[in-house]
Amino acid sequence: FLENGATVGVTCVPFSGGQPKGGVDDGPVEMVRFGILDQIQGMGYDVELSDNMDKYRSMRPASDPPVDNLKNPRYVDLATRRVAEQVQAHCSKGRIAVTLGGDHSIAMGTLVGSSAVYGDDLCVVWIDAHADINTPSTTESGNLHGCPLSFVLGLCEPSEALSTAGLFDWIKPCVRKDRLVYIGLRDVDSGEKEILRKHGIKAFSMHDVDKHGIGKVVEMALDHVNKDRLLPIHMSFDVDALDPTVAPATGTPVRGGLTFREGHYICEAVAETGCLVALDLVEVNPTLGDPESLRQTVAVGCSLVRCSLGESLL
Ligand code: B3U
Ligand code: MN
Ligand code: MN
Repeated sequence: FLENGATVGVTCVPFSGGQPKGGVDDGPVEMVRFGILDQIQGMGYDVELSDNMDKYRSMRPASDPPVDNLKNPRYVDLATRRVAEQVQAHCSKGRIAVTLGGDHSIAMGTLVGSSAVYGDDLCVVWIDAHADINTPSTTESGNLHGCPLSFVLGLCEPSEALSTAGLFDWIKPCVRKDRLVYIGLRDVDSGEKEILRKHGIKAFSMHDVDKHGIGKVVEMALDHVNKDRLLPIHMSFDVDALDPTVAPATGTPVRGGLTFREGHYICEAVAETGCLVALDLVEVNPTLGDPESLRQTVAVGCSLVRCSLGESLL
């Protein structure tokens, strides 16, 4: 899929409705200011930018009380639906869809969008400190950035309240459980552990990274979802997978994360497969921490995107 003359379809999603902290909506703004679009172009890609990213900010409904304990449900529904359309449009034209968040709830949209084009073949590589697989009934926080995978995998029990409100009914199960794999987990809720176990979902925690090394872990992860390296890959990269010393400006930092090189290695190895069709880079929050933390986190976010698109060290 990665070849010269390919086009990257970038969608900026200044959205923070999936969690309580403001500022993560400025993530894409800062990455663009840091030059990510020029950098992608400089690698030889054509860049197509989804239009009107300010629309996301103006989508917030005047009233948006919780449904089933889920916070900002209408806002998340509206925004992620738009993300899905934009990502689907890029993928259907054969572009690599790069989505810059925003909080991780936007992956409901990116995965609906990419899977609409690639169907059952789609492999999902989820890089995160968290499993983001809570259902509306297991989530304790009610933050939808902790839930996107349960929606796209079809793990949510039908909810009277959600369907009455007409929310998220457009999300059909669209990702196969055996085509999802995690790397970097270290803060998983007990309800989520049960879901992972019950459905046999493959996950490599930081313990596995310590035990086997990142090279082996990435190989095992790709072997699990994409043995012959022929299927399309959607990588969803939450910067909080990285250690907080590497990516401090993020909403829910967790100690003991991936090093700078481990994070980059994952992106390089995925690029090497030539199978990347979609990439999310989420949870960069430029308002958390001092200016140096901000610069460092935005810079690492941009460099992960470039590596995923095939930037080589030599
Ligand atoms: N699992 C917790 C915490 C969390 C998930 N994602 C982030 N934090 N960033 C939850 O709220 O669902
Ligand atoms: Mn996440
Ligand atoms: Mn996370």
